[in-house]
Amino acid sequence: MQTHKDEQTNTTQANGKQNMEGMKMGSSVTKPQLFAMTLLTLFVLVTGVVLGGVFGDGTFNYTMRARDMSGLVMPPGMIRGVNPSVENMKDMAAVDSSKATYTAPANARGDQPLVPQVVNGVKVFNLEVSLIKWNILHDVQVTAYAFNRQVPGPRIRITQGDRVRMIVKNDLPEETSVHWHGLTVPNAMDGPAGITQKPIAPGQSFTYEFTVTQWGTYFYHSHTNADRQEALGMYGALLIDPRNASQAPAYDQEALIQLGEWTVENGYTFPAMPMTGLEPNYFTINGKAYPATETINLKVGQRLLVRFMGTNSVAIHPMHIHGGPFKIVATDGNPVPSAAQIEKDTVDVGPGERYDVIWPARMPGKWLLHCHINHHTTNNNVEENGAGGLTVIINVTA
Ligand SMILES: [Cu+2]
Repeated sequence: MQTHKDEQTNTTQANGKQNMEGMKMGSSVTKPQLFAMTLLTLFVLVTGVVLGGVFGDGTFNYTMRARDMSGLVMPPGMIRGVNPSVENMKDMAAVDSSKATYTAPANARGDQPLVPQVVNGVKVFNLEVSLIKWNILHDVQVTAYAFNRQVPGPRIRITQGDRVRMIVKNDLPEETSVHWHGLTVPNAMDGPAGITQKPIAPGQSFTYEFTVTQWGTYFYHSHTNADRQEALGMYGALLIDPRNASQAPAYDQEALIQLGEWTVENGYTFPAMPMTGLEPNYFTINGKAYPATETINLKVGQRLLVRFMGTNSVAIHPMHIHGGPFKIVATDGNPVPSAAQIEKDTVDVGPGERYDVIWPARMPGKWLLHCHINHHTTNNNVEENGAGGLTVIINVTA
């Protein structure tokens, strides 16, 4: 002990001497002491994190694997370092498929025309939102939030100047509301829950009514927890023809390309989000991933009007068509003057955006329409029949 004490004293003295000689150092800690303190600090930190993860309440849970959190199933690999609230977790949790009230046939198609009833000159559309099981591929089923039991929701086609009434019935196990994306409507008809209206409670209905002044490619979607509800399929096309038909671009056939992203893990459907654990692994056009997407059939010389629609919520998709360029004739529903109609073969379609393009069928063959983020043309990283996800074949015959 004496020796040890002497050593300490000596060291301290030596240290003091050093400090006297070099005041700029400003420290009386020896390297061995610093090393010991660093080791101790690291030990305490690592022990805290490990014990917290094993015995804690999730505060330090870095290994969450689709496990129950207050009855919610959370995405695998998700890192939440801060005490998450149940509200925070709910938004990201897997859809409870036991609450689905309908299973669509595996080959069912979304975007089916919705025929209105005309009441005193008003076009009345009935939309019903519910939880359904929906096949995005023959062997991949998701649990979706769907309008009228289809993904995307039914196609609403109206004419500029129409008075419309949209009756939305909520059969979801949670609140919702609907927004008419891009339309100029009275504020109270705009849809953001908690801002312009009370959310529509489960079992309740809300009626939206307005006169349509614009024309072009629009869509409708959820505006209550939209990051969850729209990502899970709550969107549909709203196509408005001009009052004066000659204003519309000339075309022989039209194709809607409504983009979707899905996160399917361990048999659970999670809302696709740009965050750890929720990045999508399946991608759909009109509710289906290639090879389940619908082939477009054309003859040489015909013009195809493609309406690209950013109904998705995660990525900007560079949409590309093989077999020559297309002309952009409208953006976000607004016609592009002919002098400004640039030709491109790839157009970035961001969430919320629409691009109407005219693609002429120049030569016979199978021409691809696909996203050029190549991962988006796979199904859970795998190609099937030469592609996957955001791919459609345009089959041109002589
Ligand atoms: Cu993409």
